[in-house]
Amino acid sequence: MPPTIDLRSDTVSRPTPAMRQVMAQAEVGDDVLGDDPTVLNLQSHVARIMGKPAACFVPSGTMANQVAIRAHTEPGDELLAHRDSHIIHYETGAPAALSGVMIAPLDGPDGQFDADDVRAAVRPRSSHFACSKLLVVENTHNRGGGSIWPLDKIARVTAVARELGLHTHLDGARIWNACATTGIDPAEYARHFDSVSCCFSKGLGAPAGSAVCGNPDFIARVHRFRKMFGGAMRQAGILAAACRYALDHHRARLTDDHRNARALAAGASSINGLSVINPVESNMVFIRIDPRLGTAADFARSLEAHAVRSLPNRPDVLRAVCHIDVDADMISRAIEALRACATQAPAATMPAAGLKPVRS
Ligand code: TLP
Repeated sequence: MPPTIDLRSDTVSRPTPAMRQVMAQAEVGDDVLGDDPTVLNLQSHVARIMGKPAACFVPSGTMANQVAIRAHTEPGDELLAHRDSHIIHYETGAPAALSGVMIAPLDGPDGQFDADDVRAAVRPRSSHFACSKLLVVENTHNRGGGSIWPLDKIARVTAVARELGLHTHLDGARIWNACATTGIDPAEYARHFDSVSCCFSKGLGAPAGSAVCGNPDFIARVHRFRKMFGGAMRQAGILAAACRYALDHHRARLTDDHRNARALAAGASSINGLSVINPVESNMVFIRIDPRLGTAADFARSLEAHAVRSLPNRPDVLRAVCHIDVDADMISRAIEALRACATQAPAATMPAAGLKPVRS
């Protein structure tokens, strides 16, 4: 059987031989004591890219968001985020557990909301209420279909947040993908926020590592909470070297992943019983499985038998993510596997009518 095509996430990508080479040669020191030169270099480099004065290197995107939330808030505060955001769905309740904050979920298509939603959700200052303290925006938005926030919408929601006294944080785990599609500079997105997190371990292909960027006082607090949450690493330069390499060499190629995602979406949409529910603005494809073909989990199991891996994202939706270890040929094979699985299932003869792509 040909090698498995792993579309579960862009997190599954493995460091390239060239990346491993720079990791092996990285100059290192004790980063908890502040003397790993490769980490220091990465931090100042990514801060510069984001147009912020300072940055802190952390092991994961989850930790990046959580130290930022903790540094912006106090227990009893409330943060505002889209109902479908990563911090609500996939960070194990950490805002409640680690920062003692409540979350006010906002609604809107594609993981996005608008300024009026922010205004309506911010609580009046009163001794009765939690203190609305922080607005979190996710770009690209994972459960929103890898959607990209328009810059003017970001400007509107963050302006209202600022006017009402809130801090603002950008979960930019995949900000690189947004930039690759729009051509907008990362700093142009980041300048609307007090802090921004970004990941090197997703589309950029590093084995681990994320960063939080912001002003020096905020980053000093981030350093404190990174230590408190157990994320301060010693000779972390080995990882930081991979992250720097990823930043320098793997940003431009993200458009390949986006092209592959569009090809996968086009292929999936042509198959009876499958429909693509997102507009495919970056590297993610969300495929709705007609219930007559079984659940998304059933379908994912059939795909595995064809050496294609995907992740059920909702009971009837599969997520497929393109990344550096997936090329155009593998996408063609993945489409054939989708076709074979849809054909094997009992509903293969149903008419295409009613199975048109829809936006979620
Ligand atoms: N997302 C993962 C899973 O947790 C769902 C994935 O496979 O997409 N912010 C966003 C928007 C993310 O998508 C993720 C990872 C993170 C933060 C957290 O990053 P890690 O996995 O490094 O903690």
